[in-house]
Amino acid sequence: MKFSLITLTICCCIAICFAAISEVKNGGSKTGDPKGRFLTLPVPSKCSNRPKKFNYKGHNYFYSGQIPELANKRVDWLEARNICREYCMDAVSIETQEENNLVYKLIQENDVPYIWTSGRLCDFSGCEGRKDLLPKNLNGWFWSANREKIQPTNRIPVGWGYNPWSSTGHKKVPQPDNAEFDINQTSESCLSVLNNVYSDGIAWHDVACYHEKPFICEDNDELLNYVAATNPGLRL
Ligand SMILES: [Ca+2]
Repeated sequence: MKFSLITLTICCCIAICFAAISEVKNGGSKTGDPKGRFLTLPVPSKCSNRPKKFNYKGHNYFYSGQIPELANKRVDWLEARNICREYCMDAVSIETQEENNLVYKLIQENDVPYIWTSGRLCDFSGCEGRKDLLPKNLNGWFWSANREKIQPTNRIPVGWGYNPWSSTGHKKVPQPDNAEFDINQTSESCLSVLNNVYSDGIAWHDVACYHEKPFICEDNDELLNYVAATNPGLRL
């Protein structure tokens, strides 16, 4: 009896241990990244000297094309987030029409063809069984920088005067249309703002995450608070 209890305890410990290891290993897949990359930690000196091209509601922003060391960078979605995160920022999250208009203005003024945002479809490990995210193309989108849900894609968001999702795209249907899946079985799981690529003005599109694009970074409160707490006296 005593022996089997000890055996059971050991077995449980091993099982918990393996679960913990696999959770760490799966960290990459929790970002939805097929290459299993992780999110990058902030670099305090970069946070302190981060580019501040404009400010909205206490957050600083910059477009990668405005920064000499990033001016020619075209990167996939996770890499865009990770570059921003080194600066205590993340790829931009666009919760309000006012913020969207600022992003559009920046795209227009700098003649930017497209940018990555932090918008992501919840279609990876951990998203299964979430009835509130269905149907996925309408309710499955969120801002990964702050984990805030994006309002249903098929109607004008509450508080907005227009729907930021394009009414057209590769398949000539409203976005998100997951068009690339029909071509090469790659899901369009990331949110890009495109500048008139489909003669549709500046508008939101679902795009496959591997495409390489410039990006807009926005201050991230979590990362700024973390770096402030662990680096007393650092100017942020
Ligand atoms: Ca699309």
